[in-house]
Amino acid sequence: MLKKVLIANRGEIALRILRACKELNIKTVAIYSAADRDLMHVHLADEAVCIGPPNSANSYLNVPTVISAAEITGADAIHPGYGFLAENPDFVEQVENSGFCFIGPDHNTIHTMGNKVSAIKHMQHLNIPCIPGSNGPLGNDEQENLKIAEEVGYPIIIKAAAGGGGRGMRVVRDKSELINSIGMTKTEAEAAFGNGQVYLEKFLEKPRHIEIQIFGDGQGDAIYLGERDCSMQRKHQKVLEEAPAVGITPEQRMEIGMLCTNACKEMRYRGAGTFEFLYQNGKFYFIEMNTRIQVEHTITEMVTGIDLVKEQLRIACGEPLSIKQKDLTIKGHAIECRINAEDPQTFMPSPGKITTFHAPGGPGIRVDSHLYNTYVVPPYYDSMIGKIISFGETRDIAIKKMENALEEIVIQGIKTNIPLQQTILKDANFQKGGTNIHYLEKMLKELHAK
Ligand code: MV4
Repeated sequence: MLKKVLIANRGEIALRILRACKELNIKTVAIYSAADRDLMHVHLADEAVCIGPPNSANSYLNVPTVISAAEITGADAIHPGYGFLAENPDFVEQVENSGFCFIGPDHNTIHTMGNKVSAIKHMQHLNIPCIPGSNGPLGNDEQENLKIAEEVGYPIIIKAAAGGGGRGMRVVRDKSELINSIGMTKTEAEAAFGNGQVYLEKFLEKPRHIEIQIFGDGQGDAIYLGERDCSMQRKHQKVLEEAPAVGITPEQRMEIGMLCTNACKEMRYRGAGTFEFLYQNGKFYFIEMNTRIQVEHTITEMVTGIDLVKEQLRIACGEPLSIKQKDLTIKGHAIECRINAEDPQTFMPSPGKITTFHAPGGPGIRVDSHLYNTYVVPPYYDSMIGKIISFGETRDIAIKKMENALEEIVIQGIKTNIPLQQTILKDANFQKGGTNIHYLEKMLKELHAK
């Protein structure tokens, strides 16, 4: 087993990783910026190293500094959490070359999945259903590009190969706009990512975002842990997630789950991973693979009973998967509400001092947050300050428990998106289930008009 893990992250996920390490008797090293001295996990870690100023470019994103901190403290592994350096293949390669265990896949896998064109190419090869499209980067031949788009059929979407998570995309509804749109997307992609490669796909108008959690042991064994519906989002930021996804049958779950599992076995995938799909008219279409633990891993933990972060730590040091597919069942329903320090109307960040904090509780309520009374939310980072997770035998019960929890919770001193979450929970279409990726923005527009 690992002896000492450096936690290369902050906030709730750093605390989540610390808790998992402590359960496994692994020593912990916290690294923190000058703005984060008072983070909960910094106080609880065995050792803590300040790695630089508040701005993340010079602290949490500074590769040599993070690796130096691991060297100085004698850590044997680095857990990247999500965001920051978690999916940076150059960082991971340097971690490997410095002799540390990276808690995640190897840098080649991360590199392959980071380029969406190469990720899709891999997935097609591995029998994962993809969206009809250019099957590769677009060249400079205008007639050829017009022909590809014509064959795929309008509307189409142009995407940057180096993009992902909603950055660098453009929808084209008429052939008269195609050449111009390709040019603009290329220019933007070159400026934003230093890589102008773009590809095109059929544009799906009203899909849901459903993702499959997988785990691989890096030796050719893999399992799937069911799906999550992450369609409730605004500007590519997930707001509320749930597991399982409404309307997905056990047969569908097994079919797409097995496809993902077999792909992971084939590529000898190591660690936690997520296959992101668009789901429309009963069919799954692969869009991206995430090679990290995700924010919403919690709901999968609730419906499977498996601690995914402990599983990451065990697999990283070469242990086999602790669960077999046949022993894994999906039970009950879980919902996660992300709590953000932001104005619920304008979505402007709302950093500042927490003057009162009271956590909700009771059976089936979990709080993953680093918040405490008097904690100051700094203005430098993502505004997510925690997650409330509800778990019940049925979806209706999970919704009811979440509504109770959001009435119980007290966060004073800053604004939060709790009123927004309450609006979603009492929305009739949300309660029915199965809303698509555009639903929340449409709902907000209609609320605004009233
Ligand atoms: C799409 C799509 C419709 N058709 N691809 C946005 C983020 C990136 N991961 C992929 N995205 C989309 N790709 C085709 N062919 C619609 C989106 C999309 C989206 C996807 C998932 C979650 C939220 C979204 C919001 C807007 C657009």
